[in-house]
Amino acid sequence: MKKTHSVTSRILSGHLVEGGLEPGTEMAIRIDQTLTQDATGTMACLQFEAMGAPRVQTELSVSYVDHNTLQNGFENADDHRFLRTIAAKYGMWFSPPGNGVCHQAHLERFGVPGKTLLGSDSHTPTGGGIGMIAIGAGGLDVAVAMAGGAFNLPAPAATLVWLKGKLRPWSSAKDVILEILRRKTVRGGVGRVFEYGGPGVKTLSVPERATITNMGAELGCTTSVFPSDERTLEFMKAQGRASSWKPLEADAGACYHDAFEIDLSKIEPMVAMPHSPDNVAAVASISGMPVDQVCIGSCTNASLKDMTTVAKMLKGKQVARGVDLVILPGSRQTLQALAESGDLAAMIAAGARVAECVCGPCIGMGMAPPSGGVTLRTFNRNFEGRSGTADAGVYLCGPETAAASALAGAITDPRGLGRPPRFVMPEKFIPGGASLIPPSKNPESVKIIRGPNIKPLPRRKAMPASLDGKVLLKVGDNITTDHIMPAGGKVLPLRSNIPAISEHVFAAVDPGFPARAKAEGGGFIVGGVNYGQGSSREHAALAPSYLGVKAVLAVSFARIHRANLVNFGILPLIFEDAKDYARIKQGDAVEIKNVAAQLKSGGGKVEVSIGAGRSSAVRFAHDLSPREIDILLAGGLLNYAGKKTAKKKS
Ligand code: MIC
Ligand code: SF4
Repeated sequence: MKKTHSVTSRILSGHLVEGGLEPGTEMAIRIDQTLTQDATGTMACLQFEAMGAPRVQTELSVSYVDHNTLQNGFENADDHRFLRTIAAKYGMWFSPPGNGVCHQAHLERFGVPGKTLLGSDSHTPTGGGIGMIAIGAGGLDVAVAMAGGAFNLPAPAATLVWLKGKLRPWSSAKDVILEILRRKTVRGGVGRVFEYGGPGVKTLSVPERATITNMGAELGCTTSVFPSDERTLEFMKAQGRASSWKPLEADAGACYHDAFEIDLSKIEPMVAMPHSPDNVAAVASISGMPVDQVCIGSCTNASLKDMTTVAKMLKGKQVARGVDLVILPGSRQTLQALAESGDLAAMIAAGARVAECVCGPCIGMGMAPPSGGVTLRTFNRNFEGRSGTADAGVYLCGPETAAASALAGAITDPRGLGRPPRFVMPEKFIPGGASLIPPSKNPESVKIIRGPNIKPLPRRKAMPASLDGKVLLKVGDNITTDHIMPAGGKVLPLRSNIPAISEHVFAAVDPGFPARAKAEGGGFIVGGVNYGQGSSREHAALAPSYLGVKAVLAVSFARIHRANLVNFGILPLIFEDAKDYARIKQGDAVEIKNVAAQLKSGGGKVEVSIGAGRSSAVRFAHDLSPREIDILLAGGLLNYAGKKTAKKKS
């Protein structure tokens, strides 16, 4: 009998290198395309270089510069030049600052249905909008894929999200994903792919689908994916890439692990309130709250449709006095189209600040809101302090709500504004890639240029027979990588300099952490549920590893961060009984004897001695595969890969 496939299982099984699709078991897949961005990409490129491959082995690898673009000093500029030269040498495309936010630019220029994409950024699943299995990972995993290695991950379960109906005027794709976050929470997608299907799919364009798959990252999903259909073809045709299109649909009777339904016609404008993307309510329920700032852009909501809608809403009107409206189109293609249509002029005349096509305020690179202020953003994350202002309240919404609120000076439900503007997808997009640089035709002649901001990669020693030390820090539930390794204008420029960036680990939680970790010769971190949610930044593992963190003992881990901990030699252990979390305090002594034997014993259990005289034994579980155990014992993935290559050579 012929096997029936979902979109997810069709792409995954077509790329399977090792393992199978049984959820939770380790699988390895072949990666067709990679995407890196500058904040994670310098490390990824240094790691790729350390692996010694002569050239990238993927079908396509693109290096984007979109995060670290303030250029307050030489640091960002050094990174950009390094990335440009290393891309030319090793066969990557290079997308310089101003060309666009990686996910939007990739969707427009390079996304291909049915392919796999691995990106060193957690919002890589944006590519699911065009029918790719697009997954976010740490830079080291992406470097391995660039060198031709497979990507290992726990096989995800597939959830069918059945869309029916059609969005009503003023409701948008952002409201759909906010409603899903309201229902499912930031943990609702852990270990799963959300695959969209049903008659509602065809009512959404590719950029709208991409808004939904983008914020699957906030659900904790491994990825999210839409089928590839006539609407996908329409988008690719308009991008001048129809020849790369292929249809991709789930077979009738395809099996899913579970399913739920969204009636698009019932979706109303929604908003996520501080400080979590799942703290969602209807806009109507908080309308009237005064706003200080409105930001429209980011990899979630900066498509031509989003921008045109906003421009048409602003046309002939004035932004409310005292409201700072910042607009960041997602790509040069979009910005150029807005300039040519006159929509840009409407934004400017209304009083908006039109900024570059970069991440900008989404990652705290400028435009921080005022103290205690309210900022309404079309972005995807509103974690405390991420905006650059510790006590600001960040609210997330769709572009229609954002523009209506900027005009009114207070949170406003756009449904009171009469008929919404109409947007017709252009038959042909302006390519807009004037600054995009293809790989060099003469790679031998390219010299890689490193400035003083690019420091060599720190290496970790193999894991000792036993681990001991103190609990350096105990934190609560849902700790984000922004808590562990903050971003923003001060810290981001240090991404290529691990000794310097390590001084900022846990800066907002406990500024004394780096000094204490060093004084104690390293130690342990205790965490609650979903430790390490949010970004893919491996610096949240690499910098603690540099400070000597030996293990993280948590109730549960977010997928990408757990993989990053393993890659950098930090042992992730899970409380067997979550109640034991309460028994441990900061400063407690910890010892894990015979780590290798305990990890390899097969039962998935580890005994840890904790407390005065290390007298009380607490049981932990681990879900590490034999490969991951070997990586940890070697002191991280780079050492492990090096050992394997040495073995092969001898
Ligand atoms: C983010 O949105 O948090 C980032 C900045 O894009 C990160 C990557 C990084 O920290 O460099 C992500 O989402 O992975
Ligand atoms: Fe950039 Fe923000 Fe998207 Fe991250 S979430 S890639 S910082 S726009």
